[in-house]
This record gives sequence, C-alpha cells and structure tokens, in this order.
Amino acid sequence: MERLDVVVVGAGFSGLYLIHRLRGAGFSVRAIEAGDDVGGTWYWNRYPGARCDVESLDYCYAFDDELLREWHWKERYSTQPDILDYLRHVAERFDLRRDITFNSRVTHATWHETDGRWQVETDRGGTFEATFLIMATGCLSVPRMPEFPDLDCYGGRVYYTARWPHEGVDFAGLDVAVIGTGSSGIQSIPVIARQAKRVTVFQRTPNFSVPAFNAPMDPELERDAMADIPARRQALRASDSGYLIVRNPEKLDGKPADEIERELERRWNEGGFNLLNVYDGVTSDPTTNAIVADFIRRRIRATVKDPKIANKLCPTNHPFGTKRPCVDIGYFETYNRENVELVDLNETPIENFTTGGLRTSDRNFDFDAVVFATGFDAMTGALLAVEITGRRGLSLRDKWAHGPRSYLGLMVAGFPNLFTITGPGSPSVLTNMVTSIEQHVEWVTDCLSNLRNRQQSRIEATEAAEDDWVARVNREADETLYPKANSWYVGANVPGKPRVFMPYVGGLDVYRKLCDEVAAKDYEGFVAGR
Ligand code: NA7
Repeated sequence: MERLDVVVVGAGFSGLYLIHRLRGAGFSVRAIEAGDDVGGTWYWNRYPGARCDVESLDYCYAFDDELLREWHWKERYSTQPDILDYLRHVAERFDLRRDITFNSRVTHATWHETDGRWQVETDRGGTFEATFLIMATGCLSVPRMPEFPDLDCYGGRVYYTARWPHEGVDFAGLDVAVIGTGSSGIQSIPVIARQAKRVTVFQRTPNFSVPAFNAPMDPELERDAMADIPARRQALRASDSGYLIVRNPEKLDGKPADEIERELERRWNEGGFNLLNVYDGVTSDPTTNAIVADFIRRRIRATVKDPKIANKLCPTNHPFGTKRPCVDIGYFETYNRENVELVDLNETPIENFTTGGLRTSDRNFDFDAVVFATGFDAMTGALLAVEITGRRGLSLRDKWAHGPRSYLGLMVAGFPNLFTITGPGSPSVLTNMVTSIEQHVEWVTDCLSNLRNRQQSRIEATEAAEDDWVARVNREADETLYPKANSWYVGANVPGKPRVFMPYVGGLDVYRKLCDEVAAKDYEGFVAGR
C-alpha cells in the first residue's frame, strides 16, 4: 500500500495541474487514471469531428508563461487530437507521468476517522492511503447509454461517441444511424455524412447551434495574445466566463429593430459563443432571449433548403443558451445532402431495435452501424461512480439522494479532506473549464499549504455553510432562464436523477472573489484541525 499526502482521481486537465502544483508545494501525490494515457475528456471523446467549443487561445493552461509561449495551436477551435497532443506535451514537460497510475479505476474511497486518512481502492486491486483525496474526475465523463428495447438483438456495429475506438472507424459505403443531437452529434454528423453512404439522424430535441467559423490559427492573433501574458492571464481570471469574449453590457430594450439585427448579424459572423454575449440578459430576460432565439431559427431556415426539415431542426422547447449551445462546422448544411435523412422522434418515437436496425412508430430502418451520441450523467455521475464513504459511514450517494450538496462546489459536509475540482455548486460547465480548473486547483493547493503551515491536517465544510451555499446556488439559478430547459445542467437527461440546477450561475469572477474572501477569513465556513 502506498501512503501519500494526496491522492488525485483522474489525469485530465484537472489531475495534471494538481500533480504539478501539489508537487511544487512539497506534497507527495499520486493520480489514479482509468485510461492508459493522460487527457480525460480528450482521451475518451475521439469521435469524428470532436473539437472544443472554446477558442484554442483560451482553452489552455494559463499558469506557465513558457508553456503558453512554446505551444502553437493549429486552429481557432482545436480538434480532439490536438488537445490530446497538448496534454501529452504538458505531461512530458512537467514530468507528470511518474506520479500517475494508469489503467486503474478508483472504485472505493473510505474515510478513516481514527487515522484521519482516506483509503482508496482500485479495480486492479491497488490500495492507497492519503490525508487528502481530490476528485478530478471531470463533469462529463460518465457516458449515458440509454436502454432501447431489443438493442442487444441488433446485429450491426454499435459505437458511442464518448467511447470511440482508438483505431478510428471507416464508414465508407455504410448506412449509418446517429442517435442524439447534442454537441457530440452535431459535431460528428457532418463528418460521418461526408464518408458514409447514408446517414439517418434520429432527433429527440433540436438544439441551438452557431457556426464556429473555424480557421487556421491567425499568426497575428496569436502574437497579439502572447504579447503580454501577465495581462492576458489577469483578463482571463477577471472574466465572468473564463474566456476572452467581449460581453456586451447593454440591454436591448428600446433599441431599434434594425440596430439589433445588425448586432446579432455581427455576433453571428464572429462565430461560437459570441452570440451568447450579444446583449445583457440573454440567459435571464425572456424577451432578449426570444429575439436571439428567433434570429437563430431564421438562420436555420435560411440554410436548410427543405422547409419541413428546417422546421424540425428549429429548437422551440427551451430558451437559447439554457442547454449548452453547440458550435458547429456545417451542421445545418448537412441536411441539404441527398444522403442524409432526419427523423423526428417526437413525431415517430423509437419502439425497439431489430436485428437489422430499428423500428419507429411508423417505419422500419435498416443500417450497418449505429452511433450513440446520447450524452453523459453530468457533474455528479463520476463522483457517485466511486463508493465514497465519509464520517460515520455516510455515503456520498445517500447524502446526495435528493441532489448534490456542497460548499462552494469544493467540499461536502461529512466528508473531511475530500475536494471536488469543478464540483456541482461551482461555475464549472458554464465557463471555460480550464480557467475554472486552474482556479480550483490553486485554491485547493493553497488551502493544503495553509493547513500544513498551521500544523493542521484536517478540514471540512460545515453543514451551515453548505446549506447557505446550496440555497444561494438555487436562488441565483432561479433568477435565470436556465431551469426552464430539460438539460443535463438539471440532470433531466438521466431518468430518476433529482432535478437540481447543478452549476453556480453567478459568474467565475464573483465566485473567485468569494473563494478568496473565504480563504482570507481564515477559511470561513470550514472547520480545520489536527
Ligand atoms: P448532450 O448534449 O447531452 O446530447 C445528448 C443527445 O442525445 C441529446 O440530443 C439527447 O436528446 C439525445 N438523447 C439522449 N437520450 C436519448 C434517447 N433515449 N433517445 C433519443 N435521443 C436521446 O451530450 P453531448 O455529448 O452531445 O454533449 C455534451 C457536452 O459536451 C456539450 O454540452 C458540450 O459541453 C460538450 P434530449 O436533448 O435529451 O432530448
């Protein structure tokens, strides 16, 4: 058994930075990773067209000047292989692999009160003991594989976007079905359609998607971005989203319609999440939201030639932005191809799979392969996949039976010395994940150093602080349009999951300040001791 100061679960963006930072602060640390390499999300999601929806210059670590300077992104929005290469480079550059145990999935983590230590067990029989346990397991890492009747009878090939074969898939000459039109479906469908003989897309909910206007990295843009790295880092850290998109603070009330249209047009042409920031109140004011949503629907109708198909592709059952908007490359254009068919599952639901394909309420479909792009058990899935047992035998699963509860999305009352990186209750998925991860990793490392300086080795959130924080997370979410959508933000995509809005909506800038104030007030809301 290995005894450590800290065990980290996961070796993606969070785990890698934790190893580097904790090691630098003088702690012994080991990360345990299920995959056979680093990368987390970017290790697993290898489907065709997989790409980040945050611009490359923002979607990378900002903690090290040299790292920023030496790495050159190839495109405005990076592909999965490029991000994986980057993370491998980071692992080499900071010599991180020697502190990672690969091919091992953590199954159990148990707090032993008498020794004040976590015991961590893996599916490979490994056992580790550590004073602190840090879950760096990612927000979207447990894929959801819906149970369709008779799926096991289907004789063709079955693929999941989040568990794509490492050797890739050649769809040439094949009839392919795709189920799911979230980000993974929207990114992969255009690529698969260019390769396959036929593609049938089974859509349950149409999504808002905005073109990426992806392009090779503009060297001038890159030069400008790197000209003053400390200022850039400062700007990222001061931003509410963790990326450097210019947010328009103006409201659209009272503005002439033609001016609004021009602004929407301009933001659309900038690509990606720019449209989300077109005016103040897109995700909180129903009128503003409706105007932006209508603009996108008009764009869909202008792109898709068949008006009936365009209509089916227009999202109407949730406000824009309340499900994470997709950023695409030629998604809606794909439906103008002869070899692509769209099936609206609201009109004709799937009844069951057959040996050759599936049957909806009105037709049989035969295909050689099916691709499930059906999402994740988001935010809590990976934490609850480990049997975590805290003080007095309390299991995290029981504690969260009615939804996740935490203080600042960082710690859970009843679970001493357990930290969650970008856990539920923190801004996480509403922001650039890398900026949020850096904030959490730095806060947690500082907290552990602080405890050590005071000869303390134990910290836990109080129930009262947790109750206040949960109330605040809910209250602020209720002031927005987010809870109106059946999104994975509220767990609506997983049958039986409690409906709770999980991320903190108040902005990364506000949140960072709160975390810093808590630390400055001697870790207010936490109890520390020996
Ligand atoms: P998402 O966004 O959760 O999308 C999953 C899609 O799969 C979505 O269209 C779902 O429809 C659909 N789905 C799920 N279950 C079914 C069943 N049973 N039948 C038909 N359709 C189904 O996951 P992604 O992987 O695309 O993206 C996740 C995040 O990764 C994304 O937001 C970015 O942050 C990156 P629904 O909407 O539930 O009706």
